[in-house]
Amino acid sequence: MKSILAVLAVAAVANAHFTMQYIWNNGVDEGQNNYIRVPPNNNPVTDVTSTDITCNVGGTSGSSVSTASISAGATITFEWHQHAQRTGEDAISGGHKGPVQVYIAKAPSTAASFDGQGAVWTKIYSSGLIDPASQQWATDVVNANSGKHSVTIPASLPAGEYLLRAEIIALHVASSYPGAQFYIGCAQVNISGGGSASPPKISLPGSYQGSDPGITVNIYNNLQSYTAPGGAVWSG
Ligand SMILES: *[C@@H]1O[C@H](CO)[C@@H](O)[C@H](O)[C@H]1NC(C)=O
Ligand SMILES: [Cu+2]
Repeated sequence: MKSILAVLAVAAVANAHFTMQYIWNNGVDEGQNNYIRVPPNNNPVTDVTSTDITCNVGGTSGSSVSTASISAGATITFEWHQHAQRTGEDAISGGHKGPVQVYIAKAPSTAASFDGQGAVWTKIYSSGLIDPASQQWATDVVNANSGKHSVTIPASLPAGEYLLRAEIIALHVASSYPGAQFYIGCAQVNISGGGSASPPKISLPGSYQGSDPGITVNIYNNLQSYTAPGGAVWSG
């Protein structure tokens, strides 16, 4: 009996997982799963040394994925849901608390053929524990905004094809490693305009460690500050 209850509890948690399903380009909805390397299911990645941490399971190539044309300086919105529906349930399960981050990596040739390996990723957005007093996390804001969060593509980035990687880390079972749940969505974009900046870069996998204080953390002890993994945001 005890084991059946345990199985049911695991099944309920599994249903609460989510995926990135839409991108919006300057407020225009680009359509479900378009320009996105869609993973096989809504399970999270928990092994930070796996190539799944790059662009989710099966995400090291995008040969069947189209590449969206966007402008340097554009506002790109990412939209996440638990299932293939925009209404009727929380976009991401309310129990999933943690940071929201966005990285970008320039493809040596096409975005569709880019595996995202090596020191290629620049962090362009990070939001974590927004209000320690109320324990409000970036995920709470995403949920309140129907699964959406936005980033400005730095205007100084060189033109070309890129992978754009949004990440939500759920920390509800992160007090030991592996435990933190990485939800990752990668979109393929072709940036026009732009400049000649040469931003700092990290590796994914490579730069995250299981021992990082932003990855192995107990969030239920009135946490007063939080440092997300992957270093500082590059502001362009
Ligand atoms: C990206 O934009 C460049 C410059 O406009 C163009 O030559 C190239 O074909 C575009 N790539 C894709 C995949 O649309
Ligand atoms: Cu989940």
